[in-house]
Amino acid sequence: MAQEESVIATGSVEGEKDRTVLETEEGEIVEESGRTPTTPVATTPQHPLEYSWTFWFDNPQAKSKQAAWGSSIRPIHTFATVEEFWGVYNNILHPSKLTPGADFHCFKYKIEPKWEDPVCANGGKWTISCQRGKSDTLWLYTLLAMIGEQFDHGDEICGAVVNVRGKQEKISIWTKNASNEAAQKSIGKQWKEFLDYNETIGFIFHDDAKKQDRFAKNRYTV
Ligand code: MGP
Repeated sequence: MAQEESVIATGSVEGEKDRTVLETEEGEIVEESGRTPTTPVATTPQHPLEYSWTFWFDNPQAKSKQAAWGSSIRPIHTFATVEEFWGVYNNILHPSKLTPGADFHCFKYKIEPKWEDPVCANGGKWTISCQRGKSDTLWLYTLLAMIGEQFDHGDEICGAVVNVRGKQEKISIWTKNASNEAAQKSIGKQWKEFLDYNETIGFIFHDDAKKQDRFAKNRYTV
């Protein structure tokens, strides 16, 4: 049987190990194996993020078999500190290494990367695109700007997704209140600055995408 497409590059995720140690109650230090260690484990101070975030993955093989859109999107890992972020990021495949058809998301904890999620329902998305294999740095800078609270309207952001396709890769930032034009435009402009991206980008309301699918038009451009 063909092995399912995965986003995990290696067998272990460092952030997971840190979390295991830190979440042990009453000061007891227990190794991953559950044994009490013979030498003390140094717990490095962690740098908490403003929000917790979840990486989600939708792989092309599962997608092609699904009955309804979205039923194969899976949460991969939730992180709440800078260290946990790098622990995950350094152990996952980056967009250029993913199979065409894959979608990889990073959304605020408890927000699902779907139009149907109540927080996303009245929102929309800004999208940039680039050639196949060229989005790794843009994706990383998008993640760092988002989780590092670089946007003036960061509370408006639900998350970001990278869609890996045959000829191109697209990155979108999803927001909550599409009708708040000033906030959306501020996010779009700042995003372009952070990425040093000079092309015009467009903002589509999810509501338009639901009704008009691929024919939905940009409501804002920056
Ligand atoms: P896509 O994968 O976001 O766009 O949406 P892309 O990359 O242009 O298209 P692809 O065919 O190359 O994957 C593709 C289609 O999936 C949309 O036209 C919708 O029919 C469906 N779809 C996408 N999203 C994000 C949603 C969603 O959140 N909810 C539902 N119900 N359908 C969605």
